[in-house]
Amino acid sequence: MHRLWIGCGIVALGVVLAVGSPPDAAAADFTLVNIEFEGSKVWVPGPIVVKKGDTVKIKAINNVKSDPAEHGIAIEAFGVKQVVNRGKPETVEFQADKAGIFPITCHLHPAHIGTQLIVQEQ
Ligand SMILES: [Cu+2]
Repeated sequence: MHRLWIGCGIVALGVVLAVGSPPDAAAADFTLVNIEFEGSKVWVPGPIVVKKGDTVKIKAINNVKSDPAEHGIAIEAFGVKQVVNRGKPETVEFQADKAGIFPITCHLHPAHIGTQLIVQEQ
């Protein structure tokens, strides 16, 4: 009696292929909440720091209790301009394709204290 083993030498190679995005690009997700603090409307927690080339996604929550019920999130340098109603979060997404410090404002009420987007060179 002879058993013949056909040896199938299969080596499982764990190869992970990163397809679709350049190696220096990353996703950067943040949440900003608009609140009223001692009479001033502000976006908290504060400045957002990303790297040039990042895809930036910001979830904006309007939690200001006093009227008006809508505020805006705007980053002029990247063409971001979105109205955010109280109780209805909105998400904005853009490519941070230039480095620098850019104001994040409420385009509906410019007197608000905004925050900053800081885009670092790679
Ligand atoms: Cu506002």
